[in-house]
Amino acid sequence: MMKTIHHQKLAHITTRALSKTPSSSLPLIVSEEVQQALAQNKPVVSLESTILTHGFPYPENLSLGEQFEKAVRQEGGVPATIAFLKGVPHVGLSSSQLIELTENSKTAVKVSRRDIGHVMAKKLYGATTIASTSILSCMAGISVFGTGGLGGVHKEGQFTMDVSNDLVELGRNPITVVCAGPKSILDIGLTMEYLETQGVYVTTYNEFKDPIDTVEIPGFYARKSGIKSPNAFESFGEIADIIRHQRLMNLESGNLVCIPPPSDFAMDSGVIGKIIEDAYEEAKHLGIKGKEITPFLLLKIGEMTKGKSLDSNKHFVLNNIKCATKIASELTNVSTN
Ligand code: PSU
Ligand code: MN
Repeated sequence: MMKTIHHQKLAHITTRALSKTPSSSLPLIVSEEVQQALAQNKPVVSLESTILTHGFPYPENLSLGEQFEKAVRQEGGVPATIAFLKGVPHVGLSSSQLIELTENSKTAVKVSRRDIGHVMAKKLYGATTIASTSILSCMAGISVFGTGGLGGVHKEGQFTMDVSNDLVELGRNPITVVCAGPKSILDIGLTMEYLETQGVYVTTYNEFKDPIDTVEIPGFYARKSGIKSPNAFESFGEIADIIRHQRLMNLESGNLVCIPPPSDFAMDSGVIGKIIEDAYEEAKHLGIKGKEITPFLLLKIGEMTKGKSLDSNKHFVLNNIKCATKIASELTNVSTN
């Protein structure tokens, strides 16, 4: 009896719109394709744009944005790249809009929550971080988002108070971010503590069914970070099931799903660890802080590894996006558990 009621509720919840305010009443352009996919309960996966504008030069970032979208399609999903074009928030870009954004990378503002009104009022190009991609995804009714690495508590964050808006938005928006863990330029332990404070569920893909207590949060470039993952999962259906139960409880908070980078592309944690320390010292020396520090460190590490870190970054983002699409697909099925 209980089970029947439970299933009816799940079916209802699976198809209900997620946003508190319907996106139709917001000044948000949701592409025709994304709107249709959502209406037909097809898997939709959000993609951020800061990784394009602030991570790679044009035209490499254009090709990368195209590859990210293709990865979603290959898994049977519909991609929704998110960005501000001349101040207008877009969810789902056409190919010419992706060109327009990446061509304007140099002037595009890195947009987290605090920058949204500003970029709209000034009609600027804006690239969305994990924070603002999560906000706009939920406004449009998208629940799954695939990307590279999460922002978090920076090294010495207990003194600098540099805690990414990404963590706060994960606590406030019913979004599932699928990535290779917090970026390894961060203090992963403090980041985990802060996610716990925000009520964010964190889990790591245990593809090879290792003993659960040995599963670690991935180290972004490396498969392990030395920090234990609070949870582990072996199938993407498990994540969809957890999301359905969060919806049943109207939790309205998000999840961090960590995918260890595939061994072929992962880097040695000792080698990359030393490089990160050197890059961090240089940032300190140059007085770089605030929103500039994350792109600075990633590009510096790219230089110091002669492009190897950027190359491995590309590969594991593609892998994460594919996993995100698998979760989104599972979510479109009414639960059979
Ligand atoms: N990838 C890059 N450069 C970046 C980011 C990703 O190559 O700057 C972004 C992501 O969008 C992430 C953000 O959400 O960095 C976090 O920035 P901050 O630490 O300033 O909150
Ligand atoms: Mn910051």
